[in-house]
Amino acid sequence: MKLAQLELRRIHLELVTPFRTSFGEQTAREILLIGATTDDGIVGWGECVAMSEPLYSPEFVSGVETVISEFLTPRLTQHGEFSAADVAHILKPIKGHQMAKAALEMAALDAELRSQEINLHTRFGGSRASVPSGVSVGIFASIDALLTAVQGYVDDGYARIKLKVEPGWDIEPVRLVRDLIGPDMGLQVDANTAYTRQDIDHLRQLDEYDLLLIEQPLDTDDLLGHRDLAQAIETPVCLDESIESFTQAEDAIAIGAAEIINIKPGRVGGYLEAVRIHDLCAAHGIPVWCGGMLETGIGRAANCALAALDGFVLPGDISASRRFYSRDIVQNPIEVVGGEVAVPSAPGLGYDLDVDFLESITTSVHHLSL
Ligand code: OSB
Ligand code: MG
Repeated sequence: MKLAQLELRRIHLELVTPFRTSFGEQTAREILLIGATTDDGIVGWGECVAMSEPLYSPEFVSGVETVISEFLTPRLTQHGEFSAADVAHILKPIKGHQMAKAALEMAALDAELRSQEINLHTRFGGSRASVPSGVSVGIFASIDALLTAVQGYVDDGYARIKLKVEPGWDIEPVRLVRDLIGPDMGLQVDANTAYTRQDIDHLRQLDEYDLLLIEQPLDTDDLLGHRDLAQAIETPVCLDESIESFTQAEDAIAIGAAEIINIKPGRVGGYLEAVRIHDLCAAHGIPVWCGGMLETGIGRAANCALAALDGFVLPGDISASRRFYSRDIVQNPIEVVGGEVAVPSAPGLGYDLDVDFLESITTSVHHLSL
């Protein structure tokens, strides 16, 4: 494949309801999209999962735009012809910037698959035509507001509930949500690094509520802390922020710090690295699930193809488009039916852009020639 042009397009989407996590509250999502046009005129899109501020990980939207235009794109240009599978290798000399790299690889992958008239699900070889859908529920100002929101998601048919937690908003919300949804529905929590090694005894109280897992309780770089916690509590410890590559996944598994892994393609540098981590985890008997970053229909479509692989044994954060957005930038937004989301099957990542709406929410466009 030879790329002729890249388009860096920033969009602004309001959230239907504020989303509060231990690292902050969001009321809107600013997203960088990358359009890649081949010299045959085929266009593929990548969605960068970086957020506006470096609160979840070090990357952020304007930084990503800079690193792509100043450092990553010139490397692709120098290389000339390449396939999507070469992108990670070509960009490897640039340190870090996993989300920026992932978005470029994703755009190249979409363009390549569209030119081959193949869909991502087929390329990955997943056996399932639909995947179970979990929903991520933010921190609320009151327990009543939380329970009302959770009841709404139960009524929507979600296959499992994930509660965002932080010190002061953990044991009690979990107890009451468990009471509300009953003993059989999947329930898990995500702390986004809000606890420390001193909180092990506190977190052991969660063992009573039969959680599927506790996600990223400790700092991103605290692998030994996660290992100690995993040994001290029954609730399985799952890593999100800590896993940015195949090697980090290997290390975390080897020392017992990751009993489960949340795979986010953007966080690990791309969908192809995500598949490799999936294979690694499957070989070690480590369950995985597909995380989410409030993606639009572009990113969610690709996440479905990934989550269709056999090792994804837990429901992913692949909620319906309308969980976060009143209108999506695709014409085939993700919908939850009977707790499941259908894996798209059209060529490329499988979405169909809503060009008019996309234009209306675009805040800037920059073109780069290759
Ligand atoms: O930690 O999984 C997380 C959203 C933004 C940043 C980090 C996380 C999340 C979610 C959202 O939990 C899940 C979703 O996209 O549905
Ligand atoms: Mg998380």
